[in-house]
Amino acid sequence: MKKALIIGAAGFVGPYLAAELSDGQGMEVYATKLPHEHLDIIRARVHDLNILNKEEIVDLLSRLRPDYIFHLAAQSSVAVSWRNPGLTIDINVKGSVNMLDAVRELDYRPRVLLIGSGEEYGHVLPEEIPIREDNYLRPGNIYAATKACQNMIAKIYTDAYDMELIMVRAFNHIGPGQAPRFVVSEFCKQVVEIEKGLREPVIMVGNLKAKRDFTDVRDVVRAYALLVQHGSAGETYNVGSGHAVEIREILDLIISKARVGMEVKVDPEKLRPVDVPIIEADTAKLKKATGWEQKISLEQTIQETLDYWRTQLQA
Ligand code: A2R
Repeated sequence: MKKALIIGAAGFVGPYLAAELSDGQGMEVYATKLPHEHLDIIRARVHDLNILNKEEIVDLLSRLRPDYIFHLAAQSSVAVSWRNPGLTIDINVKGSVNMLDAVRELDYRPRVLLIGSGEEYGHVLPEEIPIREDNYLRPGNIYAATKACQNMIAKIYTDAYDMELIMVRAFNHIGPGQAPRFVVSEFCKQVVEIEKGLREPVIMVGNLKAKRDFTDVRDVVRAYALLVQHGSAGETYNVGSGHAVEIREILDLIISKARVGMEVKVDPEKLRPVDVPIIEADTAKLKKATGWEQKISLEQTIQETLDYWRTQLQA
């Protein structure tokens, strides 16, 4: 049985990935969290790990000897990256290098998947849509720059040290359990608050014209599981649906599923000055390498995210 280690599993993606690796792929799953975090996944054995401490990583890897490593640990908030660029660089660049150096010290070569972001492409031009992996990178925030840096360093390590590193650029992923700082989860939470009488029947929104590429997190983690096994070392793969949808359309879908009526109001605070009008992934490379196809519709994800908030919020 293959052993998989998920580093940084206490976030949104980690528990879904653990479920896919154990139930979907039949692997033995290990996961790490920060000491202060809570992580209860029945399908994985959980260890404490801070990636800022390389010796901790060396120690864990030499004890577990995983076949596959998924590097999810990150400071993943764009807003925090503006407020605290130093910390973001420490975790997303220095932490990743600690992990890569720890892998280098092993006497065998595990396959490692490093998770980056569609944000790395930044200010894409209309003629560059859908975005291919070899597109020019114009990161527009500190988080995006650190992920682009992680990607470049991983490519250099692959070539210089003959490592089995595979890189991903994940586009917007959504689903039940996502923090409400992300648009779909936030809209669903607001709708349920209105349903339960916790707020006035007014949903506050930002730029509804932007088009983004949304994929259910369960489809995303299936792509990760396939890529770690079938991706080529040193290559980067977009993970997304390949279809951009206007935020307005998402909002309409969510409101159509609401149990009460509501008014839509634009909150100027939510309008970002540098919004890129359309972001859409070209997923041909992912599909060719793995045969991956999207299975979960936008409608299903939205329904389940609404139902998630209905269980979380008390009237
Ligand atoms: O920042 P926290 O306290 O939420 O902890 C995050 C954790 N993390 C670390 N783990 C080990 N050592 C560190 N020094 C360290 N700093 C932060 O990594 C969190 O539990 C986990 C990342 O989870 P999320 O932020 O929820 O990201 P998500 O949505 O699971 O995405 C996974 C990957 C990330 O690399 C994203 O940047 C990318 O996919 O889109």
